Amino acid sequence: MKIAPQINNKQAIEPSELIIRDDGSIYHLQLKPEHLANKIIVVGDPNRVKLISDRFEKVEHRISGREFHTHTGYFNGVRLSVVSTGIGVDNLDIVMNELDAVVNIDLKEKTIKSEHTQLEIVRLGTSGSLQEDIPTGSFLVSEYAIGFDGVLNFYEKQHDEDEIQLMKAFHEQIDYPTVLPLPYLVKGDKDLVDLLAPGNIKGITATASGFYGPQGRKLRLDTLFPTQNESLGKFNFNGHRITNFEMETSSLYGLSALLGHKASTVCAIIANRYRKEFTEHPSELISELIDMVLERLTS
Ligand code: R1P
Ligand code: URA
Repeated sequence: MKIAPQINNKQAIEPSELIIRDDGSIYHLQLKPEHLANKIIVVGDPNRVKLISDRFEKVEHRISGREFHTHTGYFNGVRLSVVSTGIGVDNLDIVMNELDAVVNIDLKEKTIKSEHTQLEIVRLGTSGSLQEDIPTGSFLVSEYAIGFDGVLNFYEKQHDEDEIQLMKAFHEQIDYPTVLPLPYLVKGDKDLVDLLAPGNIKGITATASGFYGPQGRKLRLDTLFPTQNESLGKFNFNGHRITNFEMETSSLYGLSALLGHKASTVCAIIANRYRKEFTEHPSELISELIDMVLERLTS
């Protein structure tokens, strides 16, 4: 995915559009440039931030506002930030725009900096498998994400050829209800995907806008598209399969690409939706995933 060309970058952004707190920090994340490392791990659960920073040699900053908690410190001598996004792809619109603003906009002058800083972002999450052969306990790296959320549809963008081909195959193979937001497909950063992939599974991750109906879960309510998970699970284009459900990656990938950052997601598979199973050891699994990600990001 590519960004549409930008024209003017010297005009100050209006106070209602880029909101800065009295202490000079950005509105929701409450961060100033000195609080943030260029390598960032994003997680859904705010409690996971401490689980990760407890492994750091040193923690420099601990900042929180709402569900957005940030700890910045050092692991293996490398400066890292861990940021929680809370649950949901709509929050990634806030997180990505504000992380980018912290490094690429002068928060005092409110002008776009002439030199671009690129962030490296790894999402470390949990997820449900859609495939019989991807069991709970696996780690899955999202080579692509398909967004059923609609967030990225609000932005100007140009898709790459592989994204266009995969989306075309999706519409040929799946009769997706037109009343739902238009799905979009985006790829992760190749370098980060290649860093995380060895020994793990790669796939197309489905990003849903909710945990229950949007992921085909039925408690007391019927869903509009009851065959959704079966259809997604059967999709195959040149060996690319839709492997798992989670709730953040599509917008993380799309906005990172548009803003000139690198992003990749790796999730612990805690549920297998095909086999109707849930892992017995979610905490151990997440702990193992944290160790793997920290080592690979800093070696
Ligand atoms: C749902 O339980 C949450 O878990 C997954 C989903 O994406 C959603 O945020 O990720 P995290 O474990 O990172 O929160
Ligand atoms: N997170 C999700 O979004 N879905 C699952 O099934 C498990 C974790």
